[in-house]
Amino acid sequence: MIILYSPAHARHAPRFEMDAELGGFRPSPEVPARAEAILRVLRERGLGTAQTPPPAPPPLEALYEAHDPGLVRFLSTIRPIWSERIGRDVAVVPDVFALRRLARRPADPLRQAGWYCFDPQTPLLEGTWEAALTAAGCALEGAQRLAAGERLAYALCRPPGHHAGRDYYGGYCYLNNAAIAAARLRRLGPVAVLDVDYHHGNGTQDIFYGSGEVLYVSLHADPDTAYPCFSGYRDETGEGAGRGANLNFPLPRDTDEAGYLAALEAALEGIGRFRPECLVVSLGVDTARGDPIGGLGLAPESFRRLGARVGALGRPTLVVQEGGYSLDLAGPCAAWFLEGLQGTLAPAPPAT
Ligand code: Q9C
Ligand code: ZN
Repeated sequence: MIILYSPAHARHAPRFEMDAELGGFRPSPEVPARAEAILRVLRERGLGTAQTPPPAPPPLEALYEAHDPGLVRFLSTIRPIWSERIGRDVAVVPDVFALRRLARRPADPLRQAGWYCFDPQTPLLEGTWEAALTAAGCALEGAQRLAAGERLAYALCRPPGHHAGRDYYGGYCYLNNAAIAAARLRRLGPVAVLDVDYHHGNGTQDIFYGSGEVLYVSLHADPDTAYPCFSGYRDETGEGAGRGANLNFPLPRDTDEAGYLAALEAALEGIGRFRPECLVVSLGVDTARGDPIGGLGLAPESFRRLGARVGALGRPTLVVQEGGYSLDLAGPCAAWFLEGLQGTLAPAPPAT
């Protein structure tokens, strides 16, 4: 299996985040060590090899299928302006948010943070744009691999992407890697995005909400009590041409493996009915029991059974890494998932 990975992810290394629920100002869980831990386990288990040279940052045009040019301009230009006027070591974090009728985008780029960003846990640092753009490049390269005939590719994206919407960012996400790849794959035919991250992928839902060509299906902790709180409910089913092409499966906090697999069956049934040409999996492993910010009742080996069920769909599949914050669990969970997926999607030839 080919792994799309770039060491450029480490240019984005947030140190702190503001999370009142988890005790206020505290160390950020979305750190470079996450990607390194996952890569190490995949290598140890002989699951794949990282492409050399690593994927490059794509041209900005590749982003506009999923994102508003104003968001891309803000993300790609704010740092030098902020560094000069505020300070190089100060993270771009909004101190005021544009909600509902607060609907005038300010001209001053410094004040646009609260226009584009929806939470105080997603700092924009000196190396953030380079890392985010290269992560999108990893996902895009995975999409090209599928377009070229490969059955399976894994984009080890960091920072993650599924909370970034058409014209907003947040939830540790700046560019929506999976959506950018899905937009590329749409040229081949209908695409399904299956999102198994603990959190609802509000950004991916937003980007494809009016599209009948990309089906978005998500299993996640009930937004009544879990981030991102303002989307992910069952009655969000798409609009216009996208009516019926958005399926949310909110899960109770105490969901165990059996409960999870039952919901996954229903999700896969919806995907089967859509008859996609190919599949993008937003693989968050923050559903593992013991994850520091998520955690359902899934053990590392549960992910092998999840992967095997998804592989049985039999469609060319791009797996894009999203969340997963335990440095001990994220690698094994991702490895089990990919192993299960590989087993049913491209079964090993029988021994002779
Ligand atoms: N008090 C991903 O897994 N913090 N993003 C939640 C709740 C943000 C998670 C705060 C969590 C974002 C890709
Ligand atoms: Zn998550």
